Amino acid sequence: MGNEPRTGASSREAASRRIAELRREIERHNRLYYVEARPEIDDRTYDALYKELADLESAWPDLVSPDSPTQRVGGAPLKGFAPVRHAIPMMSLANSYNIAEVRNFDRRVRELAGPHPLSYVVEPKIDGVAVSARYENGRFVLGATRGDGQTGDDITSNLKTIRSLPLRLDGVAPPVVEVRGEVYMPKDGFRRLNEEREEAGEEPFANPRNAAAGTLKQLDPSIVAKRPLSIVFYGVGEYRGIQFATHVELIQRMRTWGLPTPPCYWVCPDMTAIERALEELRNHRYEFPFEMDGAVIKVNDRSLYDTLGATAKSPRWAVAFKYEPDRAETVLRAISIQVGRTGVLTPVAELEPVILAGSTITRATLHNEQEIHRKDIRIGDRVFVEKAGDVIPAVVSVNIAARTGQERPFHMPLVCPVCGEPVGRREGEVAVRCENLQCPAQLKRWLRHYASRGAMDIEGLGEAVIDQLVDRGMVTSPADLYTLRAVDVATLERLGRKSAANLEAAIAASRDRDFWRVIYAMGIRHVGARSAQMLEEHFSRMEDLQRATVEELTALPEIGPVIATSIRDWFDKERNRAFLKRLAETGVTMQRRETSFAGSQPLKGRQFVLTGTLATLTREEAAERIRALGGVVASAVSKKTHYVVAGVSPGSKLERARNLGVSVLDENTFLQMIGMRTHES
Ligand code: 3BD
Repeated sequence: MGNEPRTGASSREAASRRIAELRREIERHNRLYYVEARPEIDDRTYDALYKELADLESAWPDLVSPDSPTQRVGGAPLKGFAPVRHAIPMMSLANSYNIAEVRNFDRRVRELAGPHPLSYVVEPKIDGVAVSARYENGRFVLGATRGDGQTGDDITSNLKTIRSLPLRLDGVAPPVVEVRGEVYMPKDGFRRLNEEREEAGEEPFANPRNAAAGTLKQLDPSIVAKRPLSIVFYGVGEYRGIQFATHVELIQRMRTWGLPTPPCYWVCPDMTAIERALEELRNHRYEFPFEMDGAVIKVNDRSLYDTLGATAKSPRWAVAFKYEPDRAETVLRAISIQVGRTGVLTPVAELEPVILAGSTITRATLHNEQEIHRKDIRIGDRVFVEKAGDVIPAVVSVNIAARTGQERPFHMPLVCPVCGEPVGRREGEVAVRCENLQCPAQLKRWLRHYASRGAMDIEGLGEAVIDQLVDRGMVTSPADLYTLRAVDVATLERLGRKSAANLEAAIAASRDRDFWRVIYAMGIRHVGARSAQMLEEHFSRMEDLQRATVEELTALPEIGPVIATSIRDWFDKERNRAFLKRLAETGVTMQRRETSFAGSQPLKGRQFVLTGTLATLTREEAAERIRALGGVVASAVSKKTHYVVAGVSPGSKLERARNLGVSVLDENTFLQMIGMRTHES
């Protein structure tokens, strides 16, 4: 279709018809997949439809419209969000924490409503971020945060990336309708995102709500598009040309438009029914894909809303009911220290087993030392543990009355329990950290990151292998990987000769990875793949990056003071510089590839000196190979020499290389470097 002439009116019309059809079809499948969770087609078929649409739109650019599914991730990063004044303010919601408060709410409602018969709707309360979405003639035109309720931020581009948000309403749409709802991050997506962040050395989000809020604050919609956000609508702001008699009718109507609505609700004529609904909802509390922190009870009959009115902040026709977290009492047997993947020492409560929220728990978080002292938690205490939402159980308080006097206060260790190095505290942080990158706990994490697909992509270097390499002291930094030999690797458990050889080859192959991957793999806090690419663009060599000041770094697009300082701090550590020096010596890329041609010239700018006899190649063959790969062969060792290749019975050149600190390559390593290594060893 893309090959058709672009001038003929009829083909344009045909394209226009097909485009409209494809958009409807794609949005229908989006809805089936993201809203109703019952897809009708597989991913490939979906991709084919999408591609057909994208091709047609690029052939007919004037037919592109902002509500096309291809435009979900459109537009450049913003400088800031424009303010949006809500036509109808977004109100707050009064909270209640026990059933007596709900009874008071019911009594007040009935007093104000008079003899009018009443029903309520009970729906789950989603722990997300309140937003408003405006549709005009069925098209999504404006998205806004709640802000202070009067004025929010224009987050249209960010909301468009959310696949469960329809860009066009189905069926008969009114001229204007503004729907209100909650953007949330599903629990499984949240877990995945945090794992990725930790791998990238970024701070994980504390909970799904913070993750959703943090994501919506992103100025670059392409970042938002990569985050697993979803949305549910439960209310309206401005609307024209339509009426809803009840809240249920509103929800049903939103559903027919293809908008995602609460997964369940109960219509309740009285308090008894409300109590039953609250109980039932509580029983299913952990089964929702989102974090649910309670229920919202709303008067169903919308004609009463005016009569009931509002207080200064919230309507009198609705109330939130917050579930208290599940709680249990048990004995704190001990406090152990966990060294996290970022080096943070976390005290962990070792508990006498107890059932909490349906499962037996033996451990709970104590957050940090300050919290332990603030709550006066002592080892041996009877403590209360709580589990709120989907989070890890936490020790919240002590049963002081049960104290015997035998309880012992807790003190944070002064050294890391894993590596024994003194621990420290960063400015402005409560967390105690082990800063030793060679600490086994952190080293394992670093190696996993180093080998990960997004970084150096070393196949076969998985968690089990890394654990053994570190525990046996075979690897103390990623630089050690390059001197590992298959014979040694083959001694690891569950690793045969063949996989050991494959691993050695995979490690050797990682020497030629792009420069940005090396930067990313270095594991500098806050430096993700994207920042690494930015850094490669501006610094062609590691030496240049190493010398960059915070000011120079901050001047780069997308590098803020946090990333810049983190980079500077990393290079300022002697340990890191020593690591880099070793990494360079093993032949790992330390500069940008200058041209695409340079891809076949990995030794460009490297001076070699050959000494001794090689088993595989004559000296001439070796020299030829070096030159073919862009390297230079010199006859004498000088300060300009990068590598001395030492064969059998090397001469005085080897000694001179050692004196000058020039890297010496054995035959194996050299053969790997020139891509000729065989795996017989
Ligand atoms: C939910 C107001 C009313 C339309 C006002 C009755 C306060 C956050 O699942 N209904 C829900 C949920 C939130 C709601 C209303 N129904 N307001 C509702 C809500 N099912 N979370 N909220 N909000 C939304 C808020 N947000 C930030 C700061 C202050 N208040």
